[in-house]
Amino acid sequence: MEITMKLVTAIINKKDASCVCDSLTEAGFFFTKLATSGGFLKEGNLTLLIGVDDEKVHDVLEVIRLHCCKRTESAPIASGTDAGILNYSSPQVVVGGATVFVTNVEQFEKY
Ligand code: 2BA
Repeated sequence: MEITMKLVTAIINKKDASCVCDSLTEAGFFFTKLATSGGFLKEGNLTLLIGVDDEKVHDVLEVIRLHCCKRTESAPIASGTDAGILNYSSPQVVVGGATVFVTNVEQFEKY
């Protein structure tokens, strides 16, 4: 039988995480939450693993899109001078509400 499932891996801004999780549950989706953090800002975010039938991927993405929004945040950066003095600056970066990967699932089992 042909496998028709996808794994949606969604890295969600922690400010949007609660709404996204509640809405996914309300809509009947199964998912796993992983506490993660961004490599750049080093702030906590939430990564969701959502296994879903192909035809429901669009619905999952809609829930995520509905509850996530981009925000501007400061990225504290330290740089040294020739005199050995540390300078700190805080450039602004636009941080997504969600970064999403959709991948094919080769096999799915529950025991
Ligand atoms: P962070 O790695 O903490 O990145 C936060 C924001 O900082 C990013 O927002 C982006 O605006 C900026 N940024 C990240 N890396 C940068 C770099 N090397 N140079 C300049 N600016 C940089 P988003 O792109 O919306 O990403 C939000 C979070 O999603 C990231 O947190 C990371 O946890 C995850 N993420 C984003 N793209 C990813 C990817 N290609 N692979 C894996 N995780 C990703």
